[in-house]
Amino acid sequence: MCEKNAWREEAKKKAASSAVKEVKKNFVVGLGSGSTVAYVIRDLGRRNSKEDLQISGIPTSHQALLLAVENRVPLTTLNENPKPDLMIDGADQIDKRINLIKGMGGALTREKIVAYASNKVIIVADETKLVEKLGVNHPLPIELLPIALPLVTLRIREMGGIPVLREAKQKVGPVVTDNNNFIVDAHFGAIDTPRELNLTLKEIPGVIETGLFIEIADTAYIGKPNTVQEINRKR
Ligand code: A5P
Repeated sequence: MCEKNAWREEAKKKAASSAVKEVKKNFVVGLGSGSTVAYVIRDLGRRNSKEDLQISGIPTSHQALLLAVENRVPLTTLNENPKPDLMIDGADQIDKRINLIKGMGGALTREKIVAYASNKVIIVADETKLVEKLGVNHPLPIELLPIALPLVTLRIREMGGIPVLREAKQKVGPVVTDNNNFIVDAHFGAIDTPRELNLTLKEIPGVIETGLFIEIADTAYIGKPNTVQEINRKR
């Protein structure tokens, strides 16, 4: 790993371990996706075997599922546990009120479902994810049914955004999500009214979900070079 980014990995690890400390015996934990949550899942596996916590996890992606299996975190589903005790997830942008842009890992829909269902949602990230305003220099991921691509891209342009179909890296053509859908990364610039934008996008037929997570997260642990900052949402 290059020296320049070493502090970020440490920061992610520390944020992850702060979140994992909130897990108690018999907890059902929603497992988000991304490189910061990977540290969470490893920590959970360690604690589960050391302290006989008897937790179980609900994965939000194939990545989370495989990591959970590898780290011996027992799995469950929303069918068996419709109200998880806790969800721990990463984010791509985080504002002061812990509103989020998520979905750069393509798992936004399952992440939003499990987060909504959970009693408490904790976000883990390094401080590069903190922003004054969502959307600045960052696209908004939108998951959609493939058949709706022409309609959704047209509508985003009419709304003043620039839609970019997410392309796969080691396969020709678009990224196909764990739900067999496409992702459009929509560049809107600064998002002044995230709740309204989320609702407007969700009115387009074929849009499955957007990466705007508004008033969903309760707490964020933000890893910094020497400390972890805790942010709690004001209600
Ligand atoms: C997954 O779809 C995203 O919502 C992730 O939570 C996000 O990309 C965070 O990933 P990192 O922890 O790797 O930055």
